[in-house]
Amino acid sequence: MIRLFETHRIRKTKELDGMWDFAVLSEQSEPLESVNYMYRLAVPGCWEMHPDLATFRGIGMYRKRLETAERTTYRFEFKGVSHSAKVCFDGKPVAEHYNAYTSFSVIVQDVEPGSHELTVLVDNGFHERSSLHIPNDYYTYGGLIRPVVLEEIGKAYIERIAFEPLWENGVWSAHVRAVIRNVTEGKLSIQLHGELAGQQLNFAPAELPSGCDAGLELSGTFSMPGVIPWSGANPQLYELSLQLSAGEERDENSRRIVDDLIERVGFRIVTTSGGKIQINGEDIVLRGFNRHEDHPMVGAAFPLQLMVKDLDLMADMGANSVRTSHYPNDERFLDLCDERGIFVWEENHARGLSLEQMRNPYFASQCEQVNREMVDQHCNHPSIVIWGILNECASDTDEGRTHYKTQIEQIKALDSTRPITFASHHRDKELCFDLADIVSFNLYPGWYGDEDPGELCDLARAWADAAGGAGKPMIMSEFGGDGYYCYRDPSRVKGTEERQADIIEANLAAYTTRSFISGMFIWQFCDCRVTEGTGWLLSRAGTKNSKGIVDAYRRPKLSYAVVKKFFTD
Ligand code: ADA
Repeated sequence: MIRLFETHRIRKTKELDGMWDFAVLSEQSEPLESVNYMYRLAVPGCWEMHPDLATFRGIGMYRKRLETAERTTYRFEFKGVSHSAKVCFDGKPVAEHYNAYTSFSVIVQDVEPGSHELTVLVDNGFHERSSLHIPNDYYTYGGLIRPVVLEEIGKAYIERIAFEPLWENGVWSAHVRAVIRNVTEGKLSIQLHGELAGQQLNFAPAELPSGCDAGLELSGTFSMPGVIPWSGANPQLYELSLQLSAGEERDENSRRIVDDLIERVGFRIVTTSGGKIQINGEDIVLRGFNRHEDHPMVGAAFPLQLMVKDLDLMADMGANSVRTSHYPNDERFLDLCDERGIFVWEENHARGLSLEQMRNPYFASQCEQVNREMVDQHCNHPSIVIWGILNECASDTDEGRTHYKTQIEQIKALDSTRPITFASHHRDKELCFDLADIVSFNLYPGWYGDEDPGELCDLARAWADAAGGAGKPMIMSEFGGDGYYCYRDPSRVKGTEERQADIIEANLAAYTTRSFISGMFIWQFCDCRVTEGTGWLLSRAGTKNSKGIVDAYRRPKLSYAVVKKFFTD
């Protein structure tokens, strides 16, 4: 399942889930004919789930055969390949993509009837060309970790829709932008129609330039009196459907419906003022979890059932929000958050990069790409109320600051409707709070230090105020401690479930009683696998970050009841 709602009623789509051939490649340069496809692996899936490949890091090749009855144009959409992909169709390279957590697509024109071969070379290796996927306190799995979709395209297609709710003079309206692409050699006469909340959306006819690269953006603003706003308590969603008609250049009568695209949207605005965060003008306090998409049985390739399970557990504890640390999440998870009124801090992909790591020659362009794809692909989710960037990177240096500035400006230019933040652990050395809309602190009182959480967050407020964050909402974006599941001991020493519960209790008692705190995200929802290595970070017990309130299999630890007590109060 790709999304939780139908995205096309006209365009033909087919999910390419199932079993694919798979080969481990020893050399990237190996001739394709000699590839030995000795495995059959599930797609979506992580190759680590196969017993032979449990710790394999390197290059693998996936293969799928396709049968075509008629001459057609294919569009493939890969929802997530971890972490680098080179796609070939009938042996010919057609697409390349970096970063596991955003999708990419490719058009293959004039596919002849008969049998065809789709191959995807996947690399999850750590090397200089990968600036964001590095050995880290989470695991970079290998494989086609999110769904793959095959679509059949007519003369032209709607590439994407961007919806922006507007609230002016007590009336809602919708600003709708659509990007249209032409797959023919000639210009086309096009018209776009649509429907949203029972209202017709009509766009002026236009001429679409030839060639796939020359897309055309059509936009319109439509008044929407009477719509019900989206909120945490009442997450009202509406279907936004657009249909594209296309015909010969300058011949209106030749226009026929050739494509459609459906999105699901909600009417809400997010603001920050008076040191608080508002949804539709009402102050909110975010109570939630940092969550990695990780489970021992599926790796990062989450089926819907496990996403639902995670959100059910969070709801049971009384959470109203989730931070997608440290990368954009699967759209189905975001769809669930839309449906359940869960507020999301969606984060670009980066964790703990030092200045030296940020100097990787690919860093700036790879971040630019992830940011663009994250915003373009996820901007229609009403649940996303905050964009986050660069968790714990070198924002305490002038050089690091240039990257924070560039990225915040880039995201603002793509979407000015959501506040932006970043999680900092630099305390009074932070240099970028003036750039963000919300100031956020990762502090671990009771775990990495023995400070009192209340005193520490009062200090943090003062650090933020002195560093350009005065008047801005403040979030405690990470706090917690390890608790090894079933390690219980009356001594309450570090690592016991009891000690973890004590740490969570002390932190939540401090944050839930301070009115200047607009959000708190526990580190973390579930235990997760980490890269095996050396040094304190990569040699964690059991190759896991065990700060989950539930363990990797989602079994509650003692701290579960503590969280529930504070979050349901
Ligand atoms: C950091 C980081 C997390 C995790 C955490 C920890 O603040 O942002 O990804 O590594 O610390 O467990 O130490």
